[in-house]
Amino acid sequence: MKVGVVSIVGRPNAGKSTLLNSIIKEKVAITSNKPQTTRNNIQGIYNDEDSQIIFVDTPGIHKPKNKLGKYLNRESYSSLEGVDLVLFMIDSSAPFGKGDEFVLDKIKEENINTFLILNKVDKIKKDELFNMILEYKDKYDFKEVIPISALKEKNIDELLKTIKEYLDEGERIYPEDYYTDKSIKFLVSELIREKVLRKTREEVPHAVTVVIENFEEKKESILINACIIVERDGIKKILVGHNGEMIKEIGIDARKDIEELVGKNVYLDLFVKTVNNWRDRDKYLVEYGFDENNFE
Ligand SMILES: Nc1nc2c(ncn2[C@@H]2O[C@H](COP(=O)(O)OP(=O)(O)OP(=O)(O)O)[C@@H](O)[C@H]2O)c(=O)[nH]1
Ligand SMILES: [Mg+2]
Repeated sequence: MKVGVVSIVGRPNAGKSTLLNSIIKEKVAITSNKPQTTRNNIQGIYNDEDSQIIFVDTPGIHKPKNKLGKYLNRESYSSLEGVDLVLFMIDSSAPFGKGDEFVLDKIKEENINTFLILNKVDKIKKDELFNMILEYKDKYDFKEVIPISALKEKNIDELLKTIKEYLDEGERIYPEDYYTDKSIKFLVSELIREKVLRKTREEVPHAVTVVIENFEEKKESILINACIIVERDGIKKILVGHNGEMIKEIGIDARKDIEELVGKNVYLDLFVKTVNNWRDRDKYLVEYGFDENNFE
């Protein structure tokens, strides 16, 4: 049996989380068209009869502009330690930029087998892809160059097959029915955050944090109280919306996804809270799962 850990890295918005979900066939990681959607390394565990592959989805690596950015990069870099293989993902519909260079420089520092994954090929023409492969292949000693569409699930089987060729024989690390290292509570808070990111525009910064304050499991239903923490009253106003319309929509969308996840009826109560200073916000962030020592 082939067993190994494979880290997916790339600049924000490349499609890393979309790939993880399409491999695992469950919604393990949230996705949005806004950069810096993912905040924590998330394991998705792929199982079949002859392999167990632990994929690690990571926050997009970028030139950090603030403390959160630094935290996100550190989280991603840590995913490179001790892995068997790295998937360096780029968005093939965008030109190779400083952002990709920045990630590649980091990969060069490590000495790990790396595949170049050209994602979003559904958005480009065949000859463009061909030129792109020529352009990229000399940038580093990539073990393989694989074009895919994570969204349209194109070439994913080929990718899995090739990955297996690079992994060692071993025993399963997790039980066969495990598909993520994250708790249900974490997944729930992420689904809510996803709806916030998807429903709002750029004016709502990425520093929105969701904390599950109460999670009460009954026989046929689950009662959830969740708090969306923001830094300014202005943001709170946007999230609540006119007559509470926005928060209602976020709640309806999130509830649908959560019900699918838990397979029970869900009663979701959302409220928005402004936290004005860093100390208070950090308290929530730590509770939410950020590592206190890393978030300076
Ligand atoms: N057309 C197309 N869009 C894609 C593809 N893969 C991902 N996307 C879209 O690209 C956007 C970003 O996808 P994510 O999976 O959130 O990207 P990410 O790399 O995880 O981003 P961060 O977590 O911010 O680093 C979303 O709107 C996806 O639907 C693809 O193969 N084709
Ligand atoms: Mg992501």
